[in-house]
Amino acid sequence: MATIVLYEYEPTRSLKCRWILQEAGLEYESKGNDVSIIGSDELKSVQPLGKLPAVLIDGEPLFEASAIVTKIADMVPEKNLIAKPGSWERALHDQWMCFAHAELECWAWTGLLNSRDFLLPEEQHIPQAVIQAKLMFQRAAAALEQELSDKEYIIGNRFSATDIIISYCIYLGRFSEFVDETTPNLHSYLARMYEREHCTFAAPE
Ligand SMILES: N[C@@H](CCC(=O)N[C@@H](CS)C(=O)NCC(=O)O)C(=O)O
Repeated sequence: MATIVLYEYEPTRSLKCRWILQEAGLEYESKGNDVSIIGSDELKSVQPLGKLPAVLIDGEPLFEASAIVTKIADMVPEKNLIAKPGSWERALHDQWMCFAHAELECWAWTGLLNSRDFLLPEEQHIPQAVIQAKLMFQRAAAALEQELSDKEYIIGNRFSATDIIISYCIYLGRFSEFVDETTPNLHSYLARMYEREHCTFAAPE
């Protein structure tokens, strides 16, 4: 069995990695789980920017949350958490993973960076960037809303690692206040994710 070390801190993208590890039923050692791990020399030896999350799998470093989610899902083929490499469904995983990062997550993050003091000091905020990021996020969210109009999961009518990656964007978009009442399918999709035993996202009260 592989040894897995997860560098994490709860309110970060490491939530995606903890979730897939729990779905996979794999044991892992949690490192950090404190804000001080960010930017530390130890973390920089695994993640070049000193950002979270990162993992060591049998001592080999791997970073980028969605790459970690994909790798962990591949480690347990019997759990059917991701399609086989080379299959058409796997191409769809790659498609939605890229869409999540390029069309959704970056805009939700830009919104937060330019409006929340805990990420960047107020004097570095660019308020206009929030308006633009919201427009871009909502354009992609509308496409996802349409995609989810007749299905419960993003690929193959079953839960997969891709749902962790996609639903995280909606989760983050809620914190940026970019997800509104115009996307009811996104709300019900996220609610379905909250119901999963291993979901790490904090459901709204
Ligand atoms: N693209 C990276 C982004 C990682 C990232 O920005 N992590 C944040 C926490 S969610 C962080 O550690 N930020 C610290 C910093 O910007 O120095 C991923 O998806 O893993």
